[in-house]
Amino acid sequence: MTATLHRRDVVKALMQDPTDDLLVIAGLGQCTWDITAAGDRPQNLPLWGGMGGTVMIGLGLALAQPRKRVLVITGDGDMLMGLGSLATVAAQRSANLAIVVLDNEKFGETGNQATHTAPVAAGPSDRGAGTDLTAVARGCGIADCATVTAEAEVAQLVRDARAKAGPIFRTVKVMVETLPAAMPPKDGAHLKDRFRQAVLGAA
Ligand SMILES: Cc1ncc(C[n+]2csc(CCOP(=O)(O)OP(=O)(O)O)c2C)c(N)n1
Repeated sequence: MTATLHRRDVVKALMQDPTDDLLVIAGLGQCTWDITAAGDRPQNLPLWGGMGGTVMIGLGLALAQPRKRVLVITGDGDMLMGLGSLATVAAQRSANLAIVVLDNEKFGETGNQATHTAPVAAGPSDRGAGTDLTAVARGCGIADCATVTAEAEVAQLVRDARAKAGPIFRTVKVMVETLPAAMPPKDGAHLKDRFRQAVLGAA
């Protein structure tokens, strides 16, 4: 199936009119740029180039800040590297955690190499499908998992990601696009400090 959703439109919708209690953790590469294109804010923690730990950072934050909503927005490459984290998310059952994977079936930032979510040439004894991240999350024990492929599903995706009792997991199939980078601040210590201050206050 050919994806039709534009990642920036989906992320803009997910981050529309954010309250201060919406903490957004973005995976490396394009997701970092996507959340910044939607509007840089101290409650955003873009991971820039750190790969594989986005969901675990989101989970830790959700456990530490149970009254705030934690929204993880990451790519299929990052998610594939950190698959084990989904089992821990399931075990912890954090009601305030939503995970949205923008699945373009590529390692976008490094030149669009195919990831394991991309279909592979079918051999005689397989069905040629790539890894289904929604099925993986469900198999790990996250009860509320779904795949979003159509524009008509985006409004519900946003409602679920922003407010539904979690943990929720959504794979969003998005087009392969080369988009202008929207750069957040580059200094990691600054990003961490401003995020910490936004979450905990000045103390
Ligand atoms: C540990 C590690 N390995 C490799 C890289 C190089 N790298 C940077 S971005 C990226 C691709 C990320 O792919 P994905 O998470 O699917 O994001 P998108 O396609 O949305 O850009 C890779 C492999 C890295 N930053 N860290």
